Amino acid sequence: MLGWFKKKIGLGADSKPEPQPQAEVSPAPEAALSELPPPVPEPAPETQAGLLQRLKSGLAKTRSALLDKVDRVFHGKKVIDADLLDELEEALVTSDLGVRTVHELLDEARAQVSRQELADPEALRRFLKARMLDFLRQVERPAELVLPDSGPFVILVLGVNGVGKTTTIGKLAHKFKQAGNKVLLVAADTFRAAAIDQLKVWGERIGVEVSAQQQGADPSSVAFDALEYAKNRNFNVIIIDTAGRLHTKVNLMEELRKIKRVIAKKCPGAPHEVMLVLDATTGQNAVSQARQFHQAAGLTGLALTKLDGTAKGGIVVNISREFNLPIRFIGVGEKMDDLRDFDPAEFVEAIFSA
Ligand SMILES: Nc1nc2c(ncn2[C@@H]2O[C@H](COP(=O)(O)OP(=O)(O)O)[C@@H](O)[C@H]2O)c(=O)[nH]1
Ligand SMILES: [Mg+2]
Repeated sequence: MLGWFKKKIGLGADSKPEPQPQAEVSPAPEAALSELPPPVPEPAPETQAGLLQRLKSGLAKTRSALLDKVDRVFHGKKVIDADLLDELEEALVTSDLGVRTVHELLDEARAQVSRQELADPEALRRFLKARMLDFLRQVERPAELVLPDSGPFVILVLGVNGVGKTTTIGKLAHKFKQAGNKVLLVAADTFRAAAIDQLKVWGERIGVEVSAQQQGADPSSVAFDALEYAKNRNFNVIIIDTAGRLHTKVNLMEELRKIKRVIAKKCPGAPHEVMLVLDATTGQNAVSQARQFHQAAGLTGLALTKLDGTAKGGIVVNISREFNLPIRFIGVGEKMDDLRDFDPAEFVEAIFSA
């Protein structure tokens, strides 16, 4: 399963090369880092059961945090009473689902109990799971991503330091490449040399080109030059990495807005996706980051990382409810293949089934 981008990126659509004009800007010296290696054979597609199993193991901490609590509340209970509902509410509030969501859940549960619609604790448990799925599905999806009629699909990736931007970009580029796309990575996080090198390492690992300049270069110029370089080279996908110094710093937000403007000027309609990467282990902090970046840069989608290392996976529900933004991907590990398309049903199944 290759997810949304397969349908929308127009795999196999032949983009006819236009006559080559004189390049206005020469590519960055490091731009043509690596020749594309011979195509790697496609790995056998993972079975649905295999995918779910891997998702489950990635979400094991969240699952045990949530389910253990819920199980403890339900243990030995034969009937639903006020105590059970109160204990359940308390257990869920500490699970990062968000207070608002938990209150709504429990209000509904209480109403259903009073209408005698929930026969026993097992029915309450099923209700919980079903509502959680509803919540995730209710997120009003913004209009479908519309592919540019011509030219590459440009993704601008934002997020504070250490959330997993570069790693997510590497994984994402790998997915795109596996799906047959020609991908260019752009090192517009010029703040630290190590950040540029890290992207180059990912580029080499997965066999895609990286457009980079020296440390301290203006990120907007890096983006501009990369788009110029990409012109007439038939890239389908361009993913731009950015710096993530504290989101509370006004200058970072200014810088991001400028990068966006420059991209739009160079490539009308781009960036087609402004994706914020959030670290799930930070819990509620992720929610406030999303709010600030959304205000500053107009996000179109979210990626949630490190769901494998945290019991705070409930934050996915919280964020879905808080923002009118789709969660496109979740990261459940550090390896190349540890990025999954976010699928509410799969997610709830992974959390709620033993
Ligand atoms: N366990 C786990 N670690 C991750 C995931 N995504 C990123 N990381 C790790 O988080 C750290 C920071 O990632 P990096 O991509 O450098 O973050 P950036 O500063 O936002 O670019 C690295 O050690 C990554 O390996 C994930 O989904 N799961
Ligand atoms: Mg980085």
